[in-house]
Amino acid sequence: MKVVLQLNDFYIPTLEIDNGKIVKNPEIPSRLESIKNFVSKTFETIPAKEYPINYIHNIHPKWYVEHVKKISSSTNNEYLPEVFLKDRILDSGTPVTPVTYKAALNAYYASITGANLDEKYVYILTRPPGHHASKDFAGGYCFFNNAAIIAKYLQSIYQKRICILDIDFHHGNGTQEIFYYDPNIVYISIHGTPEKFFPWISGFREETGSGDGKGTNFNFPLDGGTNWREYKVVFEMALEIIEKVSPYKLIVSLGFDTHINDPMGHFNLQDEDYKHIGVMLKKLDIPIIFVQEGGYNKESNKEAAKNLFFTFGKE
Ligand code: OKP
Ligand code: ZN
Repeated sequence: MKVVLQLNDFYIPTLEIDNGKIVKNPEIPSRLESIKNFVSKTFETIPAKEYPINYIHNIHPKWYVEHVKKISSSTNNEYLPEVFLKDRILDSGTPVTPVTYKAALNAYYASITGANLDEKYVYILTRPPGHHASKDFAGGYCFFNNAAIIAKYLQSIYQKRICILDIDFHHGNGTQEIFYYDPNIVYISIHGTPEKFFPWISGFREETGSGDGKGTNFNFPLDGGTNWREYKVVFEMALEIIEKVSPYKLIVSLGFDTHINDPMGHFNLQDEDYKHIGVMLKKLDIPIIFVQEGGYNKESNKEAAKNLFFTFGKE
């Protein structure tokens, strides 16, 4: 496995409004530092390479990319959305700082760098995350949808089916929306039920895709407190779907906020459970690109990553 590393250490949002209260924004570089230390010791790491901007536009229209750039460059500290529909930001957890655009662009570079590696298993360790960003809306700390950009990039080059498995605690509403009508990019997500958890508006079981994409979107909402025994049943169902689709590549939207000690997620997965997740994914024998999404506890992030990637050590 090779690791593309781009943590954008200069990008440190500070604010979030949670239930009417200003709280600390947890999407900060230090959350992933322990993973960085671990992967640097264990795998070959590669810096992100710059690419032309055009592959972003397969997902996000030009005006939206320019819009993110413009909010970034016109704030001198931290901008909280005023009118969500006008600012094209879903929620108050997504402030924009003067370097938001630069960081999101670097995450895009990391994504294409990873997509271009000739390696069976690739891990893109980057931030800000992407799965809550839809084609023309930011949200949930996400501006550009890294996983979607990779999926579309590969699909347009190879003309083959791609699967995205989203195992962040939160439903990837952005990724789902982007590919809802697309039969060639299959989205599967296991997450905390939107009846109780962010992003509230999507991630329900009934959302199965539309038009040509009918039957290519799979949601597995689970209750808070889900442990490995319960999670495993659903994880196996997700793997069965992937086997049936038999994609050219699997993209894993990887959040470690499913860990019992994560402050944002509400599942009860433990360190060793991630070892099973890794082994089961490897057993698919399909090339995988892991791309980092959430995970907000340094200690559990490190343990989860160590366990999950244990089995990818020799390749
Ligand atoms: C991003 B990722 C709770 C505030 C929720 C947004 C959470 C975004 C999670 N009231 N803030 O999927 O880990
Ligand atoms: Zn999450």
